[in-house]
Amino acid sequence: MHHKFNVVVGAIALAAAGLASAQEVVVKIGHVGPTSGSIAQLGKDNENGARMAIEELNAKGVTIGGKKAKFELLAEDDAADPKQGTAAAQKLVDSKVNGVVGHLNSGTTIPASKIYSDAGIPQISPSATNPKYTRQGYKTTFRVVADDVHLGGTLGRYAVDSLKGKNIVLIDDRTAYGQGVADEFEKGVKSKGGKVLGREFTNDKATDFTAILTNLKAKKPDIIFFGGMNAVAGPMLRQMKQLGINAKFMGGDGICTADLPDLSQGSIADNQVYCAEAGGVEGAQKEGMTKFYADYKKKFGVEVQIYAPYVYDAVNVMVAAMVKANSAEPAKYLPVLAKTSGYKGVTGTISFDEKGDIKNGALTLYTYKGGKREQVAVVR
Ligand code: ABU
Repeated sequence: MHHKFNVVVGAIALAAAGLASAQEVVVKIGHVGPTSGSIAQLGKDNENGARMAIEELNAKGVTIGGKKAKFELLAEDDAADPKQGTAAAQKLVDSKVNGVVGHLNSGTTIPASKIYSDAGIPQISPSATNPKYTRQGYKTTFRVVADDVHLGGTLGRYAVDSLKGKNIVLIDDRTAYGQGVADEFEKGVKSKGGKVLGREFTNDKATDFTAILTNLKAKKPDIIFFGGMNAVAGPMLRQMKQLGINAKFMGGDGICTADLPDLSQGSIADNQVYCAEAGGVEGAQKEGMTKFYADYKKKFGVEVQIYAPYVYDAVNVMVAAMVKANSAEPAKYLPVLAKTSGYKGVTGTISFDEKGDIKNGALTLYTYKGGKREQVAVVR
């Protein structure tokens, strides 16, 4: 009786201190995204994806190395700022996280990846698409979406082949993502014999594009490609309308969100905007994604913006590797994670190549009609 009492008191004390009992292992998953600033809606969308995965894992019950796992989410805000990104990464390393899902932006993910690599902590980005992220020679970097070589290149070829663009111009926001995806788009255009007649620059906090749009209007563009995020693209589309520029507007995954029509204050004409999500599902796999969207809406009361399902899958892929390795210790499960092959997630099948990139990643092309995002095609 006395012994039992001590066990119960001990378990309560451990739980209160946030420590694991001998039968339990606490697994800390870090998540970083911009939950403040102009793209906070996207950061919160990503963080919600991580929260959903972790709550489900805890509810379902997962055993790692014979012990019941208790997953904890350590969520950090990097405000899409590279310096805050590295500070958040160091904080997570100091907290001894077992793995990190994030960051959202290429501009934060790339500098943070050195910190995780130095600490030997696996990192899976669910949304940073700049190719450099997985090409630095680090063993700890993984990505569950296609990169900008695929994304920008496909959109560039689509602009010439399908949209028949003749007078194509570019704008980018000078971030690692915006500049990189615009460069890849330009290569795609040129590979199809198309020409880029002009390029202007802005930044990821700008709100007035009158000067650069007026310069580009003089080129009589039929397509404007914007390398940047939705929070900038929305006002840019509104100002295009005010200036009487009727060109099609293209962009990568950063603009391809459910709320772009709202951000443009209703300035988007039907079939004017074309963009691509750096992932996608077809056929029978659509069922899982559709269910995720519905479950997410039920849980959080808002629509998925774009990358929540990829974050959800990234957490689950990481945990699957821990289960298979019988350990949540980074050094033990990292080699198993690197060999991930044929994992069936809500975003499709995930296998990593030798760089940590998703093999055979898909893209989903979208347009907008009646203020709603509408799928055009899934391409590989
Ligand atoms: N891939 C678009 C948004 C995130 C980024 O790569 O910066």
